[in-house]
Amino acid sequence: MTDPLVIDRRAALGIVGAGLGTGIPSTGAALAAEPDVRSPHILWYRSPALEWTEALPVGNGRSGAMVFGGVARERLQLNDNTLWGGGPYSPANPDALAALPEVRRLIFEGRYREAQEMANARMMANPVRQMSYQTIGDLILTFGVSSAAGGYRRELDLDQAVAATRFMRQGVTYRREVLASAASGALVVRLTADRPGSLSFEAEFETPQEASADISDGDLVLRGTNTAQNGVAAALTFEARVRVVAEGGTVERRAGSIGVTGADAVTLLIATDTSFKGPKDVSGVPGRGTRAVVEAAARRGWAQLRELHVAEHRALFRRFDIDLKSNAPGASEAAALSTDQRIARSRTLVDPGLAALYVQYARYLLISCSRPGGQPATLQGLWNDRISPPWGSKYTVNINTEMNYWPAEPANLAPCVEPLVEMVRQLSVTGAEVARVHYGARGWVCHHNTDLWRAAAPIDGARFGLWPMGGAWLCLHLWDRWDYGRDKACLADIWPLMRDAALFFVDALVADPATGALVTCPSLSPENAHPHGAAICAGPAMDSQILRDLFAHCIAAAEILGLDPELRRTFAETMAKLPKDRIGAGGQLQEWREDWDLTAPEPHHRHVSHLYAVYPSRQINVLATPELAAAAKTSLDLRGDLSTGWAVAWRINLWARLREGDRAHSILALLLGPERTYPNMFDAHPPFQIDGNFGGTSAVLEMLVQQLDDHVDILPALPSAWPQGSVRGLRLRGGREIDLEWRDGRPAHIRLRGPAGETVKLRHGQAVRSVVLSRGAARLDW
Ligand code: FUC
Repeated sequence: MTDPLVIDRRAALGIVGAGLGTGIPSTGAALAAEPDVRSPHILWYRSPALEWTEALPVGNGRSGAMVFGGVARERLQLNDNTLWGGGPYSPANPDALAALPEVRRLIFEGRYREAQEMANARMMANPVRQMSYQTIGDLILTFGVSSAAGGYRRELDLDQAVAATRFMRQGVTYRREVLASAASGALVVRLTADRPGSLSFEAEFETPQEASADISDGDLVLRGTNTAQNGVAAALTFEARVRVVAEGGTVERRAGSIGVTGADAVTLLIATDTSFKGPKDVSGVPGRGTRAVVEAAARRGWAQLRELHVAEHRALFRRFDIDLKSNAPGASEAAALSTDQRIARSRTLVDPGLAALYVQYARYLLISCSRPGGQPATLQGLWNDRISPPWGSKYTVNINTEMNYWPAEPANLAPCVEPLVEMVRQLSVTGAEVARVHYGARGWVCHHNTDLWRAAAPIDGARFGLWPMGGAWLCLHLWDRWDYGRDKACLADIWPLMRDAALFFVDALVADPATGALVTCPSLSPENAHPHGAAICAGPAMDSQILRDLFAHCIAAAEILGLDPELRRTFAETMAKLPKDRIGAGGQLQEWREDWDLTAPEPHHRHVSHLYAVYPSRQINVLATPELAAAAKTSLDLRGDLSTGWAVAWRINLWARLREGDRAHSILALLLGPERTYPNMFDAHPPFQIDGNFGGTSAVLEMLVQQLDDHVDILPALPSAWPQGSVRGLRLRGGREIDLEWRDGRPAHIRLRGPAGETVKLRHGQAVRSVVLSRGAARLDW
């Protein structure tokens, strides 16, 4: 099966030949003749990327590149995840506190529109927008040839974390490999040809930043400053450095470019850095960092760099594997198609191999963009080609940032959560100022967005930003870090962050005059307007749900650590006064305090905030609260399946939790089809937003294993389309791990690992089995 679009584009690019099985011998590294059929972990294409969302991402948790794989011109779009707009700033608005009692009064009197207007005028951050994540620019390699080539193939090998391009020109086979090594800190490009002296090109930078390129220490170095934004002055300097190591041929250094002529092989060592050291400290010297990285990399050389990189990557990547099989017609031949063709076919039929590849791609992406010591994954991970990307490519913490980390613990990537924990630690400082200035409260608060500078005040407009729950939701990930890992030192470390997040609400919750319940006010049900011409309100369902988790986790943590009995009591008393979830007149789970759902202006709104209690939380579930779970289903049906990428992904998680595997699978087809997945498998909001990749991945895992109570549910929502398969290294709460193999839709073999001597209770349907982890492991044939 050939996609006509691909043929047209290949012709336009001057590419001839089949791309597969062209008889070009394998070197045993990347781009073996037909690795796609043998390795399930490869994205591959028959033509270079024209669009950015066709290019392939590499990243080392700090520096990243989008690789286009052009024949005549290679474009490497570069990022450093500490390059953002503006500089250290404090957005707290000293007028906000005076308006608070008045806005609350208007809300409780039902004068929502007036309340929202007043909040917009008096309670918002200054400036009212945050800073954007920004591109460095592009490294361009120009080869001085036409783009005509044969045997073209480009690929991303997820298991090696290497992007590779191969093609033939005039009897010579050219190969390019690109990797972003966390082991060395460098981006490395290796160019080879199978005839000596065949490599000639010019390397130069193109950038939309205030920057210029020069030769320094023999390297091509781009130096610049970031841009001012929203009245916040530009405070960062940055540098991107390229060292050209040629084997044979000549290298010529000119002002602003380096030329290579007639080389046998060339290695480019690239490092990026900025002056960012912390949200209040921009005193770094980027030139020091980049020079140290390229010099250390040059001492190692290509072969050793590659070997170290692959080993370091695999130490994380190979902790987990997944294999999904199907008996459906056409499913097995799908593996022979290029990745863009597979996506194009997925509108109706998800080939199970593509779903498994989607899971592994998300793991690859998280490993590449979220590493200890670095920044957390933004709305675009760390890949962004603009100065002002959509929504600033920031951290939107009313769903998107959290979704980025949904699969991290179960998919066995706990180290990748560390940047998120560090972000919460920094927010607990900046957010303490906002808590004090805006609410006169103790503790810390973060509203619906933050940026590199950890701004925490309400932004954009009251109907989006006046939601004080972002920090509290992030704390769920702190708790999960403990719950999956069971490391007491880690719990002691995160406890003060959770405690102070909860303390804010002890001060900032107010009694609902109608019921006496303690509610957030002002707040909103993320970004959804209610029938009274506004979004702002008191006590939306989601807020109480998040707070139930936060208080419960704080109480449990303090008990485990033997701390603060007084505070535990305060938290328990506050929690007891939160409003309970309610079922509305339409049989739906109520989104607001009042039964407004059926008359809200956007019935198919993308956010399903009131279903937080079903997923990611476990407060509402089919086992313990079947009536509320049925109401959640009604709400989900009312909202409909069709939405933005991340919103579709959330729905799949919810249907999986509600134990409707086939329904979940039908929505997965929507997510993996071409409307919600770009050719490079990036999620399409649209535009590109990485959260859907991660949310879709957690959903697949939820179909296979769930933990709602003290049992591990095996195949709780297995779609009939995946009768056979296996998963290895799926992490469980309680410091455990499971390997699972199933056949005919039923569990076959199970292996468990965890603390020695503990008993694990497993459940499949009505059948329950207990196994003891003698010497830390157990095997079971179901
Ligand atoms: C929230 C969502 C939008 C988008 C933005 C980044 O505001 O409602 O759909 O994902 O974040």
